[in-house]
Amino acid sequence: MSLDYVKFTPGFGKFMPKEYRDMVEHGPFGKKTSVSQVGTFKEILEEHPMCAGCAMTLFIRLAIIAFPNPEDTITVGTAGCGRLAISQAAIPFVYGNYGDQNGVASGLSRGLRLRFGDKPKDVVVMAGDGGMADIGFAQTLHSWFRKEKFTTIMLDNEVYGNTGGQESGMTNKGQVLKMAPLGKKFEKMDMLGMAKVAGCAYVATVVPNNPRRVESVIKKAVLIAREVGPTYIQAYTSCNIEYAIPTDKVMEDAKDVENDRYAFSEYLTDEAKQHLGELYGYKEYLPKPAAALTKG
Ligand SMILES: Cc1ncc(C[n+]2csc(CCOP(=O)(O)OP(=O)(O)O)c2C)c(N)n1
Ligand code: SF4
Repeated sequence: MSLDYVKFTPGFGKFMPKEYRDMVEHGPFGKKTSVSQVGTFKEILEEHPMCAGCAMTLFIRLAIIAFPNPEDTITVGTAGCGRLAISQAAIPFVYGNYGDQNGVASGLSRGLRLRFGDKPKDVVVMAGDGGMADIGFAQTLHSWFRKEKFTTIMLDNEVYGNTGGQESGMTNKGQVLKMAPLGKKFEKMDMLGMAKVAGCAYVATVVPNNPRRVESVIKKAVLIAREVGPTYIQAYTSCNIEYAIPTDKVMEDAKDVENDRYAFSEYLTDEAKQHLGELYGYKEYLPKPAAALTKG
């Protein structure tokens, strides 16, 4: 998993499958690719077995395009719909038991730092709201309290999609689902608030119908996690099956939900801002030059 790995052993190129050659020759490894260039390079994630029109799949696709160093990134996931797509990507994917993902990522991220020292190896967790806020809740929070340096992305479809529609802690109060016929009795969990309290250096909410914004939050989250501390992105990734959203209305729903209760938000600690400004050239986070003195 590095640029040394994503190339052919001399003389073997012509024997490799076409897909593999295409990935080596036209993939994003070692280049700076962007969501605005989709269609001009071979994507790391091209095939998946998820439902047609699933917004989670679109989000995962955009997120993977946005990884700053895909050739040096490992994704970690768990049971749930998202892993069906993430595991098809041409970068390593580690699959933990249901809810274990932030524990697995902690060990992995520490191990990679010991093994590779200063060479960045980015670890990104992507898991559903059930796997993260319910079953994996303790491991998620403790990884943040321990200040583990990796990115956690919640694929928040506000339901257990993969198992047919149970409520999760992230389902909204009153929501009726196939396996919550009386409606949910308590509020959606405030994972954003908990992420801040637990010490995440970057916390953002995003919906997938704005690809550039998705790209921007993923890049910042990964770069901050590299050296500063844990980062958390909560993405609204609707389940069109369990919420009966017609396929042609999936993006409209994302926009409505964004306007209603999933507005874009971004929180950075001062250390994270300084880090992005000084190390990665984000001018907006550099201290503003003192205003020129004007003569009275
Ligand atoms: C220990 C364990 N318990 C239960 C399951 C069954 N299971 C698989 S996916 C899933 C729900 C996934 O819901 P969520 O994490 O919200 O992800 P989504 O499928 O909605 O993306 C459950 C309960 C399991 N695989 N392992
Ligand atoms: S069940 Fe829902 S979240 Fe899962 S793949 Fe289908 S639409 Fe997507």
